Amino acid sequence: MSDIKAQIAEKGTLALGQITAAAELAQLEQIRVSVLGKKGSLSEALKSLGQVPPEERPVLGALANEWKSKIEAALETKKTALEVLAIEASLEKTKLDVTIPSRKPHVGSLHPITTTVRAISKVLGRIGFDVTVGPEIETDFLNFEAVNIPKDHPARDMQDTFFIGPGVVLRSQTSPVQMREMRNQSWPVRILSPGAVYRCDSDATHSPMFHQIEGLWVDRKVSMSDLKGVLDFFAKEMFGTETKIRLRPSYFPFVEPGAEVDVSCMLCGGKNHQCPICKGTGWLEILGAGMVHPRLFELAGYRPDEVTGFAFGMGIERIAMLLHGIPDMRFLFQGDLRFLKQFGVQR
Ligand code: 2U9
Repeated sequence: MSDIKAQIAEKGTLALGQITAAAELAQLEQIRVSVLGKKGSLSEALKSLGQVPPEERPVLGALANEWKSKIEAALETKKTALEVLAIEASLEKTKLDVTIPSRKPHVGSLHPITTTVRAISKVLGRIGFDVTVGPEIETDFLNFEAVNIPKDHPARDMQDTFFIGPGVVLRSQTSPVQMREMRNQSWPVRILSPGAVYRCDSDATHSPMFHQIEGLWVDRKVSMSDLKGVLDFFAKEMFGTETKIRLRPSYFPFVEPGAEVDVSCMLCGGKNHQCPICKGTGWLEILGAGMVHPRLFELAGYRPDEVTGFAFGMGIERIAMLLHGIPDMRFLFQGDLRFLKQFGVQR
């Protein structure tokens, strides 16, 4: 009996020594299998209990179990210690500096078309214009008929307009928004309608989708001099207090009389014969305008003998290009971050 006792104690002591000496987790597993596994040294010693007299077996069995528990506890303690060491070693290797400032997240910015629409709306908002929007898919009637563009007008040509169904078009201007507004509410009206418009045209200076903003002021006794006052205020606020405007007679079906409106060149003020933006003329065409055609009032349900009004329209791309010195309209639609990032973070 004392023989087996000694054997168990010897194997147990040996295992504890090995556990203390182990330097890696894999070694611990090897020790566990070689001592406690099916064919392990302690298990073998227990098997030999069959050869001792039955009255001695309980004492030896208890002794073996005691060693088994001791070894299991030692394995667990050592395993935890080795795991802590491994974590410490990896932290030492990576040298994480938690005080380093984090990487800055990418922050987007507003597109120059958006900031230009907002800038125009803000200036004209100060003299009472409200922003109204409407659908980009529009009826042929509101896009053309209701703004005095007759059936045989060239603007209705397949080359110019995107027809998307019988009597349905992608709006080619934002005038139908103003027309909807007039048909829905009584005068006075003082609105701006910014938005995307579509024309079947694509080259270096034309995009099939571009943006317009139109203004409409309808009330009793609104005159051409009111129009000039509003446009003069707008030009000075947008391009600088030195800016002048001039009107040249022109034709648009929805206004009579109509005019094309130029602003004095904000780059050279007319002083540079080789100015790259005004080409030495001193003037830049920025918008069209005029007194609302009486026919439109009839179609809106207003009485032309009761009210008058003026309207104007401009291309947003043109204004954005002038404000930022953008040389090519296509930059505005290519989504190139190198271009877009120049406009900073504006919200
Ligand atoms: C209603 C009545 C009249 C809006 C107007 C223009 C003149 C004009 C062009 C500028 C450059 C379009 O983007 S562009 O090609 N627009 O010249 N627009 S008057 O007149 C209206 C609008 C709505 C009810």
